[in-house]
Amino acid sequence: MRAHHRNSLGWLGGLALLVGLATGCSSTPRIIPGMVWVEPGTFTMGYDEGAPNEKPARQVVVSRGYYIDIYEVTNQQYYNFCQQAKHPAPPHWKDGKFPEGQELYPVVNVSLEDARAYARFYGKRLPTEIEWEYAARGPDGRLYPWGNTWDPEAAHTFESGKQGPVAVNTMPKGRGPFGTYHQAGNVWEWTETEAQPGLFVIKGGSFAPLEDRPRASLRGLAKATVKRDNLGFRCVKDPE
Ligand SMILES: [Ca+2]
Repeated sequence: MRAHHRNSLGWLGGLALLVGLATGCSSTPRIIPGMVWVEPGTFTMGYDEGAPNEKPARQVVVSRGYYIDIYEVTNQQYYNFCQQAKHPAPPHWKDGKFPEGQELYPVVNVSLEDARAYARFYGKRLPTEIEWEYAARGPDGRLYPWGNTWDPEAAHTFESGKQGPVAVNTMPKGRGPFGTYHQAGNVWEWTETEAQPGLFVIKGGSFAPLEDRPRASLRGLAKATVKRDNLGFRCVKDPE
């Protein structure tokens, strides 16, 4: 069975190579640690039964693939960036260091400009809303990263009963179609999409109470300068 599996992959790999040669482009993305490849496609964006700003549901073409972070950016990663780039730490950290034991928690209290600076430093950028939502929904346009049915064990929201974020690599049940974690819940995530002058779209919902269920079409708005204890980010990267 195992050998058969390997053979299938080998055959598929050969086919991918042939297609790549035939179309004159590389079909096998390279491996980037901590990121997954999101292949181009068409998907349903928005939701007709959602809030007014999620309507209408429509078909959107993603013509170019990109890499996206598997996890929200962590405190440890952001700390390393602050050290190397001499960037100010989030205001709630004490003496420039995140609370003990929270290495793997998502960084919060970062403005859009902080998030951009982090992304730039590593040759990445922030996703547009389309890129973020496509990575969460995939070509079948599911409502949540794992499917169409709400599952409180797949996303960290206030229903989990914990007032604060959890480690970014937890709750594998909630993985998205391309392998991302916590696109639903845990902390909201910045995007580069400016929905109204000075107001940027944030995605995915969080652990905070009184929020709607974190379907992938859900949209929050935030000023670029705002910092919140339930707002972080993840990055994307263009192929070379
Ligand atoms: Ca999130």
